[in-house]
Amino acid sequence: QADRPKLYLLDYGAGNVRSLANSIHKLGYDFEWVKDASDLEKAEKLLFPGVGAFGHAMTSLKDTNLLEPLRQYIRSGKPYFGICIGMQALFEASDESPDIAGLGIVPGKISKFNPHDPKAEGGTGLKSVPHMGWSGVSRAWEDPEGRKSLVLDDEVFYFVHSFRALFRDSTFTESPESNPLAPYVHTLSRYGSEEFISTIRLGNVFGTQFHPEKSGPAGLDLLRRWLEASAEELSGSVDPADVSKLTKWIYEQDSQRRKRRGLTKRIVACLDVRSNDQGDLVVTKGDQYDVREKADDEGKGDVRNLGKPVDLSRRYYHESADEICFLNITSFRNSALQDQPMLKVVESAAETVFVPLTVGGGIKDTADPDGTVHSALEVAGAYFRAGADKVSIGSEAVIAVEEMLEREARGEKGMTGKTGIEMIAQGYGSQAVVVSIDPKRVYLDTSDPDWQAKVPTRHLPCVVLGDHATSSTREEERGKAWWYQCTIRGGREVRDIDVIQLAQGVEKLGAGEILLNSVDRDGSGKGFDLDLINLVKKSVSIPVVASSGAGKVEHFSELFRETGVEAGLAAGIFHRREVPLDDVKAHLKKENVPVSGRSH
Ligand code: 1PR
Repeated sequence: QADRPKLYLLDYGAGNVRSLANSIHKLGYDFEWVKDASDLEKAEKLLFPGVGAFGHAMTSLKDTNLLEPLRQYIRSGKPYFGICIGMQALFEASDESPDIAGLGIVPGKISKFNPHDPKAEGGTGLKSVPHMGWSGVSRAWEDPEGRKSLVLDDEVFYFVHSFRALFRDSTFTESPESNPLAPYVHTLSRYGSEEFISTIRLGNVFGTQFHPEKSGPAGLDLLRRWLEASAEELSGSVDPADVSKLTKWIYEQDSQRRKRRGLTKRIVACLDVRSNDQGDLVVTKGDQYDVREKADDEGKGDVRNLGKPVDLSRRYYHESADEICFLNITSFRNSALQDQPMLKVVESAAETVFVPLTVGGGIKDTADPDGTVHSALEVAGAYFRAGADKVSIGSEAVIAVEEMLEREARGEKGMTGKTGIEMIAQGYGSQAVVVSIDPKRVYLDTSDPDWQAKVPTRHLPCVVLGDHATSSTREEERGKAWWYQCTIRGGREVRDIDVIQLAQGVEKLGAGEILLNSVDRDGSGKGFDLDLINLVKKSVSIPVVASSGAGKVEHFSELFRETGVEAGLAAGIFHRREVPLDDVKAHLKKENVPVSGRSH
């Protein structure tokens, strides 16, 4: 280590930087955290893993007196690697925080993805924002000096962002033949009809919009290439006379880039975690949320034990899961944050699992035995520091939306800024807040002429499926009518709120993704509830992860063919090795569904 350049990491406490630290250690490198400006003078290589929002990043740098020293570091020519916001911060400004200036190293401005997109899937003309998942990248131009690319063309990486840098930035329309961004554009990627900059590189400056520390082996390889490269290899400049040549090159390669992979469909492995009767933390799996074996003579079956949480998460990482989700399914029994065993699970998993981790269950205000109260924001923060990328909120989300609707019905302002969803989205970004929904079908007696009037909702007419249900409705359900009622406490308590009211309500509060379960299909192996999934997907513009009921590989192709969801989740078939995760990916590839296709 002694002769290696001194590596520093810049963290301003906005999210999960543990994964990056773990990746660097995994690659056999040491680093120091930047504590003050003097560290930036000592640093010989610098990594800035920006998480959260642009404005928060810039003000945090300013408040800690690091803004100017950081600019000086970058201008000194020493290697800099910015990740996500760490890349966006290099630009002059961002629409995310219009009044706050960026570092101004790279010309141009960051702006938001346009959800209105003729190329959006499902024919709705709307694509989900944030852009979340694995996507390909395409090299913008070949280095005239023959320097090796840091990013390889055929790899896919994990992105999660709502704002992006465009090469065809309107700022530069006056000089389209000589775009000042051209020398910086290392790779471009596509989301719907929009092409955005996925990596920038000029001289010592390198930045990725995606998260290499969450991109499995491809991300680790990229980090290794940057860590191994000498300062000389990471330097170089472009002759200003070449800018128009590079601009032309980038335009000419447009049709080649279109052939490359865009956003792929994600396959998520879910681990329902709880302690069994012996007190061991185990991965369990229910049928319609009942996780116990059939009752014995004493009337109570054992909690099903399908393995250890960390071991299983490692297995799924190696089987190329795109994401892993841990759900603490007994959270309603109020475990104190100070001895929350899920924190340890996440910490251990994050040491060797380099794909996004979601943690759900118990993300709410909690109290320690000594009475110390922790807000949902603090609980979420503890999970992010442990290595989680997203938290998933269940029961509390239902309560928050019910209360919001009640306030709105009274003519008051619905949003208070005080719910867990709002506070976590504000502090860590919407992309870090998932809402897990547990709906149940409620069948209606259509022989009663007044059946439609009897649908029980307090707030709005709820959605009733039936004869007009989609083609996916199974034969035995034709002619029936039902609505989807939300539940809390792991399906134990039904609430007087419909799934669409909940989905739209949590989007309004700031959730960045929906994890859509089905109490009826859970553990059934009958396939996903496509009616439910289409209903929810069409009513929100944030990504939806479809869950519950997967029993064979064809259920995943059916899911992606018949709905526009971004991800499919399964538990039982993976745990019991009935259907390996790799087989799901291979099947989807055969069916021309874009998937990440990593292998380890
Ligand atoms: O309410 O914020 O504390 O969150 C509790 C979380 O725990 C929620 O996300 C809720 O869905 C989950 N949960 C609570 N009880 C259970 C249970 O099973 N008894 N599990 C439970 C939810 C559904 C999925 C499952 C899929 C796929 N289980 O997690 O993984 O249905 O299964 P399959 O592929 O085998 O069909 P809060």
